[in-house]
Amino acid sequence: MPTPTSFFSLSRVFTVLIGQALAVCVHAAPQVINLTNESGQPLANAAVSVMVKGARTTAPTEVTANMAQKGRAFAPTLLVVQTGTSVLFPNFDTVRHHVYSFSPVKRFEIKLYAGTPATPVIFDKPGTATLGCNIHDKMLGYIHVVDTPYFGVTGNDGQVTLDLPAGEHRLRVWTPSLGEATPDIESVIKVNSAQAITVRVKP
Ligand SMILES: [Cu+2]
Repeated sequence: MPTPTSFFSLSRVFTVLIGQALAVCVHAAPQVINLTNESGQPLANAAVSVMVKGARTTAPTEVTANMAQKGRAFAPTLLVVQTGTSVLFPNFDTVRHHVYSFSPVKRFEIKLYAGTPATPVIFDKPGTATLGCNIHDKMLGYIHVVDTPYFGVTGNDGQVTLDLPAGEHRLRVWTPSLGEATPDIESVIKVNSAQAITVRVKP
């Protein structure tokens, strides 16, 4: 016989599962997107996000991501997360780091530490946080926060593949070269997954 408490948590689990099942039912299919700069060269290491009408704008509370420190550098240098994501900052180096951000999107500081700090940092506003380390001036990283579950980062070939529902959506692009205060560059794409989409990004 379930107690009222366990019944409540069980129904909560089911609500979450049903929510996830519905989210998957949007008939998303892998869509290849190629980004180029104005002169047609591949735009590498760019944050790509796609705004799909009706999609959940904030991440479920259990969603986490990692921004590691390896070889006295942030790994990855550009991390894209959905609004509401908890980010951990594991340190894989033998030296200690002191990670901080002064960006309006998220100001925080994790004082001189080794290993993985137990408390994640929650990124609850869209925009870009620039990361640094008090000990190693050359360490530079970015966390780009987007209001959509559809996002990725382009590879060296300027390509990213996202699972997208068919239809007309707004594509947003941001690269570290734009600087954190610059909003994403927006264009409209028509997704039908059978054909790759090429977008020329004009800053
Ligand atoms: Cu450091």
